[in-house]
Amino acid sequence: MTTVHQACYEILREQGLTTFFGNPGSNELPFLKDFPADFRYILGLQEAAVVGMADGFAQATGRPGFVNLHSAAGTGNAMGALANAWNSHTPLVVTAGQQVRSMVGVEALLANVDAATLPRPLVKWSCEPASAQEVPLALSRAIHMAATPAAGPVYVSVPYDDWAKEAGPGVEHLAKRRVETAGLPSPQRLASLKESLEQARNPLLIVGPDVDACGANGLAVALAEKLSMPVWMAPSAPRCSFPTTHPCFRGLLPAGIASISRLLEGHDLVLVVGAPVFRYHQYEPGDYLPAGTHLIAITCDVNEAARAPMGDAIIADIGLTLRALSENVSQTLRPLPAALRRPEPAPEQPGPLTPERVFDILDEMAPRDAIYVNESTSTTNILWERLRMTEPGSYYFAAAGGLGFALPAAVGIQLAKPERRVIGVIGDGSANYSIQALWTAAQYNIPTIFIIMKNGTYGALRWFAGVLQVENVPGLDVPGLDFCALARGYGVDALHVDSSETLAAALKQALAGNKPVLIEVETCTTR
Ligand code: TZD
Ligand code: CA
Repeated sequence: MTTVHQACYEILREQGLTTFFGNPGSNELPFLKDFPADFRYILGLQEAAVVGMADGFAQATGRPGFVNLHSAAGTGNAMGALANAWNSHTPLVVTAGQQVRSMVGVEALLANVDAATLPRPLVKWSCEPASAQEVPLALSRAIHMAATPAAGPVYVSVPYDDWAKEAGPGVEHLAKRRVETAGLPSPQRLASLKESLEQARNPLLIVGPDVDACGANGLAVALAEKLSMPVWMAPSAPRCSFPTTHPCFRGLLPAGIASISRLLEGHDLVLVVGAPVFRYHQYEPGDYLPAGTHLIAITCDVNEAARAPMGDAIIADIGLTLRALSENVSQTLRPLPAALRRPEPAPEQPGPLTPERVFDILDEMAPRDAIYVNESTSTTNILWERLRMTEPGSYYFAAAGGLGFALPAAVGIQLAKPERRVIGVIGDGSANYSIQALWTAAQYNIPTIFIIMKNGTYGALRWFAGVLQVENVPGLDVPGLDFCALARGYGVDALHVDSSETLAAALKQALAGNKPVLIEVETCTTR
């Protein structure tokens, strides 16, 4: 007889989900029993860290990640991380153990009451199968739901007495199924898009995270060069989809309605690819678009397309559409935009390091293909100005703005990309939300470098308090934290630095080694 357990492991194996990120409980033990040798289990000590690591891993591999959580409590701890995964279109198959079927109704300890509702609305699909026989189908469906565009997290709750039951007839069809999408706009629509782009007097390109997610950065470059378009990164960028050293690159768009509109002035056509229109943040009322500007968005996400407050949208495969456009659009006679001037090297100052100085040193010393995972909120603009990022997959940031992403994601991304060095740049506030991922980095020898920007405060909130003109707000400082002690407590080597020389020396040492290192840097607040 084939058990539900055997059938599900066969599905996971054939579909390539052999790395589990989890934190187990009694409900999950029957699922994890006789763990096969061709699978690996990455233990995280708290569910925010578990999902953060899986999110980074799945984004960096471009394949569905697999998560196993403990019932309602484990799922609850993971919800903030699910908000980020939902917004970044991360394909994640999240499973949770349920009490035995016959004890859910009496609400025995660790029953997940109304399990399928719990993770909504932060999942694409959620279910607790109606019978043990339906568990393999639910898992198979979850994998394909998570992976197809727009990708996203899904959730399956499984009562723990299901695993030993006999799988239903026909279960053998599931493991090898392939589900594909084919999403090029029609030839007519492509032709009209090509014509609009060619006839525009001053077109502009805005690229978003899904360009990087499908590795189409080079196609965006080709299209920008054909039309000599200035290129902006969509606001609140969770990834870097265009080489920041390219002459067409203009930088990271601000996240206010009026500021964006001002920057788009004079452009008759704005093409947005792979981003919501737009992920605004601070409220800055104004017109969404300047007069005379037409906007067309190409997105893989029907929600993004439908909810945009302006412009037209085409729901299509980003990579295929960019390829078709970049190959078919004719070369313009307009010259390429002049490259932005690189900022002047930040001057040396007494006292704590300026963030500018930290990024200059990082940019000089890190390998050119380093991967940056940023959660140093008040220094994000400085990072974008000073770090040269040229390779696809070089930058990650929490897509919903939920803190606790970067530290574990940096561990998951490093696990996915052993050939590149991952550097987390993390604020002394942000580092606390899922710091337990340090333990995973140490135990599995995942050589992420964690740079903690220690300015003693929630810098971004101080800036925001200024924007909102609110004074005397409590709870904005975080003194008295010792990240070197925390890191060592979790088994990670740590170095404290307070000058350019000590930072450079620490980075040199960390980069030369092949193990995780945390560098705590004394920094001053920006502006
Ligand atoms: N909690 C969670 C889960 N997500 C959030 N975004 C916040 C709280 C609010 N928040 C921000 O949006 S930025 C920020 C907080 C607390 C300050 C982060 O401080 P930091 O970085 O030390 O990491 P800076 O550079 O000092 O701002
Ligand atoms: Ca801080």
